[in-house]
This record gives sequence, C-alpha cells and structure tokens, in this order.
Amino acid sequence: MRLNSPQINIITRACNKASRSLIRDFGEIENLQVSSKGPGDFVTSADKRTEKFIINELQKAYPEYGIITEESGILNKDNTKNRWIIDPIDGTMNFLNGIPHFAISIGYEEDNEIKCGVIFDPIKNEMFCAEKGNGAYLNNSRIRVSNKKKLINALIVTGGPKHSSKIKEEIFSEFIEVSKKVHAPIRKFGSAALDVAYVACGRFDGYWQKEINYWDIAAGIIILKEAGGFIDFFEQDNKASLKRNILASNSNIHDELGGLIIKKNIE
Ligand code: LIP
Repeated sequence: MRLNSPQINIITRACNKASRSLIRDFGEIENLQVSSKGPGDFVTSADKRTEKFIINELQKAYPEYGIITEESGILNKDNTKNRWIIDPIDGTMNFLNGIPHFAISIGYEEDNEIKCGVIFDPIKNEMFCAEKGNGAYLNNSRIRVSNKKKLINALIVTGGPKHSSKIKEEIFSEFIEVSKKVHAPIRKFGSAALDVAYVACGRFDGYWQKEINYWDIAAGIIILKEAGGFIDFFEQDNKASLKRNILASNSNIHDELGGLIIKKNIE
C-alpha cells in the first residue's frame, strides 16, 4: 500500500489498537453500560472508551490538533486548520444488538478539506483507507467504484430517518421515488461510514442520506473520492454545520439519483 503520510500511519495504528477492546466488548455486549442521548439514540461504554483511547493516541502525536468527535464534542476548538474527525463506533445500534456491522471512522482534515481517512470494520477485519492523490484501499488491495451506468441496475443504500427528524415524510417519499427506479430493493445496513466505504469498493453503486453527522462520513469522503466516486453535500449553506445531506455514488448514476432527491435546506 502506498499511503505514507504521518497522519494516515497514526490513524491506522490507532484503529488497529482500539479495535482489540472493541472486539472484546462486542463479545460481551450484555456487560456494557448503555445510556440514551435522546429517543432511539444510544451510547455505550464501548463508544466512550474507544473514543477516549483514540483521542489519546492521536494527541500523543499532535497535541495541538483540533478534534471533532461524536461523544466528546469539539476539542482544541481554536485549531480549525488541522482536525481529526472521529466516530468511535459508527453503527452503535448494530453493535448494541449483536449485529456484526459497525466501524471505527477517523478522518484527517486540513484547511477544511479531508486529506486522509480510515474506516475499519474490526469484525470482518476490513480496513478501508485513502489519502489524497494516493488512491483508496481495502486492506492491501486498491479499490474502485463500480461502473454501472444506469440507476435501474444499481444497488442503492440509505439510512435514517432518526426518531428526532422533522422531515420524515420527505425522507420516506424520496425512498419511494428511488425504489420505483431501481430493480433491486434499497438496502439499509445501519452504518453510514460502511455505506460510503461499500460504494467506494463497488459493493453498492450509490448512497444517500439526509441529516447525517459529519463524523459518520468524514473519512468516507476521501475514500470515495480516491476510489473514483462522486460525493455531493447538497443544499449545504452553512459549511460549518456538523449536519450534512449526502449523496455519494460511482459518478455514472449521480445525476439520475440526485434528480430523485428532494432538495431543501436542513438548517
Ligand atoms: C448512525 C449511522 C447510521 C445512520 C444514523 C446514525 P452512529 O451513526 O451510521 O447509518 O443512519 O443516522 O448517525 O450513531 O451509530 O454512530
């Protein structure tokens, strides 16, 4: 693999180390403490412990970098030039229910652009990673998006809406519109990070989701781009917002899929 920035090395190492206790926790879910962040939104002691461990590893190398995390919020707020974006467990609901489909996601952002990132599924031992200009990989193999040309033949994945969403009708009507245009039923796997990674390696052809959190998809941005895909944060007026509407695809079907999504602001 030809990814060699200090940041990608640090992230990769942090993911590998953090995954050991995560795998152990997954085998003993019944012992985990679970608390609720809101209706239908849970956090486990495994999320918190993994996040703490990752922050510690990253701070050993670059104590001054900013950090945006799912569980601890924003650290080193003033540094907006160099930032780590961390989701310790993307797919917490899967994790909590013993479904082996979740991932650690860490992206590195410089001057508001994601430069490298890793999405690591510790159960399947699949590490997706990429660095700007140097390609995207799944473990040691280079990955590329699919080359499906027509939406009708595409396998599409989506997520949401959350219980708290105020635009549920809109999200469900998009779901109906997209289902009318594809042969295969739309998938919902419950981990946005892995959804994007799967588009990057050609398992899915497209993914969209409204009101997604930045930490869920930050690493996926560079992985998808380096795999030849196209990513669009439509109707995103407020660039500083941590909520995004995302449309990610193999490029070929982008316009066709985008045409079915209701374009309205999320702010
Ligand atoms: C979850 C996602 C899931 C998405 C939810 C949520 P969490 O992340 O990855 O696919 O539909 O909106 O954000 O909370 O498990 O890290």
